[in-house]
Amino acid sequence: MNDKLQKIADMLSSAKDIAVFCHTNPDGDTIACALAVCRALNNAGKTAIPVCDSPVPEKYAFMEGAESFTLPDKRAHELAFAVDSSDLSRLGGAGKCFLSAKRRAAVDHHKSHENFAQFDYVEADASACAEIVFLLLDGMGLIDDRVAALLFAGIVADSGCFQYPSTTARTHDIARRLMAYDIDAADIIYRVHRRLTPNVFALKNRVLSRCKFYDDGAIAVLTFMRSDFEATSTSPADTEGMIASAIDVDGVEVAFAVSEVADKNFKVSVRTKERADASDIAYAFGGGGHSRAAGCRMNGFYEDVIDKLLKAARDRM
Ligand SMILES: [Mn+2]
Repeated sequence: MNDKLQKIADMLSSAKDIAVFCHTNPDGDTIACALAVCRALNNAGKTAIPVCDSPVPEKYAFMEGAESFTLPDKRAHELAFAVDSSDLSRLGGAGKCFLSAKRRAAVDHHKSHENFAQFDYVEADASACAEIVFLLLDGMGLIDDRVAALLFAGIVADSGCFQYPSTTARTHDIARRLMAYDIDAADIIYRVHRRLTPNVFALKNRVLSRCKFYDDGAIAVLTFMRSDFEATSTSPADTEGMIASAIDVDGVEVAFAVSEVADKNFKVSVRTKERADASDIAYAFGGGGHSRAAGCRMNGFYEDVIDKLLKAARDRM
């Protein structure tokens, strides 16, 4: 553990009442990090609670302790610790609670991290925040089988199961060390990346069959209208991962997944191969992300949104 991370370890060691904060609309990485830290600190005899302003998606309910998440309260905690959150707004409604704590720390792996805690530790080249939390808890000697299973889930979630370019030799090395504990790695991978409910399967089937290709197949557009969610009893949160089926097609350089979340309001996911930068496209519409995966929100008529996205993609290829 380096000196900066040791400082975080010291802050955790000297506190007895700790609240661990996830970002709003939590993903597998932030949930796993918060639960791993809480379990490790509980094992060390401390009070540590995971806090999130939104519910844990059903797909992550398998993670040990997922039922223990609490909404932000009015109590000023001794130490507030944010995981996987690039700025205060990412904590959503939990931001106030975070700021009210006597001491505040954060660990994160977003390039865009704004130092919003008193002490921030960022490794932008970590594939998952769970990699950093592993170094922290391993250095503190607090990893047990259950903590290991959580951290493995976090890494598997954010690295796309070791497929994204963010995956490094260290990612694999940490995964190897976690697999030395008594964890069911194959089951964790299945639950994070493959498992589907029949409803989500129906949504995927419906939407993939309508995928539109433009520019000789260089651009693919998946569209999820509210009628699709209604017909399959699903929601925009269930579209996660489906865009991979479009960007993986030979010849496709840019893929969009456009989800109607409200009247004239769309959530857009962008994936690219080598010829275009996804964050560059998303940034043009006020969004952001990484070079191969990014997202933004857009308002307007569906046809206009598609026209703007196609133009943005063409301009950058
Ligand atoms: Mn993350």
